[in-house]
Amino acid sequence: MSSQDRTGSRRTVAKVTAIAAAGTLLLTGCSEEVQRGWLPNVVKDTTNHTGAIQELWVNSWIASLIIGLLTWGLMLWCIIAYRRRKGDEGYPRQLSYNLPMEIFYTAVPIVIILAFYSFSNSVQHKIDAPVDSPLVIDVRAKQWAWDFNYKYEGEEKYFAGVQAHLDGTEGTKEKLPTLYLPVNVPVTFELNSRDVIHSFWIPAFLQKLDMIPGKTNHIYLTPQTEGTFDGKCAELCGEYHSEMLFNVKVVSEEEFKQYLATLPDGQIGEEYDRKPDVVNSTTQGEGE
Ligand SMILES: [Cu+2]
Repeated sequence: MSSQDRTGSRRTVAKVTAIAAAGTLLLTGCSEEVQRGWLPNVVKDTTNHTGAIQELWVNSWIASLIIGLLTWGLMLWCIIAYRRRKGDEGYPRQLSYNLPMEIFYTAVPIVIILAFYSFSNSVQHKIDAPVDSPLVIDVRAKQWAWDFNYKYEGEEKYFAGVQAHLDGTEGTKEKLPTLYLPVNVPVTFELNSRDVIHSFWIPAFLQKLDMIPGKTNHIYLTPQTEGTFDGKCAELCGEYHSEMLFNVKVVSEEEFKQYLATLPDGQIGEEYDRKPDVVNSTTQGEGE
């Protein structure tokens, strides 16, 4: 085989590989899962924030991929174009510095980071902006369940969570504490802990926030899609952390009111928090 033939067949192989790669990218690009950046089972409008978070996430991946392709391309090009050839002897020409190049590779990443920062920052500000909500839920995390105190239309109701299973057997979803939310009603979550640090996480809502003893954190959002979602503690908080789960039911406002009517009146607030000395002498730090 002449060297020309060999170059020709190599080019064909390269072309086929490139077409196959582009085809694969296009095909996988069509799937819904890829379009939402593999985010957990999310509809774009699960809450009033999920759309913006998903867009930020997916666009950041696209930008990162473009930057990655450029960088890998340049590296590959250098490796191939400046490879050692037959007859080369000794070291190639050594350069100690190249000022324009150094300014370029310092300035460009700074611009990239500032761009990422400004997009993230604007979404973060939008999400964290306090909202005067008609529904306020004081969520109290405790080893290893959840209490929900509802304040809605002048009424105060509570749900006291009991851990469904503490004997090592697998629990059932039906027995978990359930947080009810009315669709399209803005809600303020007041996140509190009764003992150690926990974290309030509803994966489908794409939001998560720590719950720290003695400090109240806030999440403001409006659920926009009815359905049942998973909730969990996202901070290792002791022996049964993995069982600290809850259900989230986003229902119509009517159904929500009916549910509230079944709950006892009042609130179970900080009077049921564990005292710091008890926390220190028994379980704090255990498993953390
Ligand atoms: Cu926890």
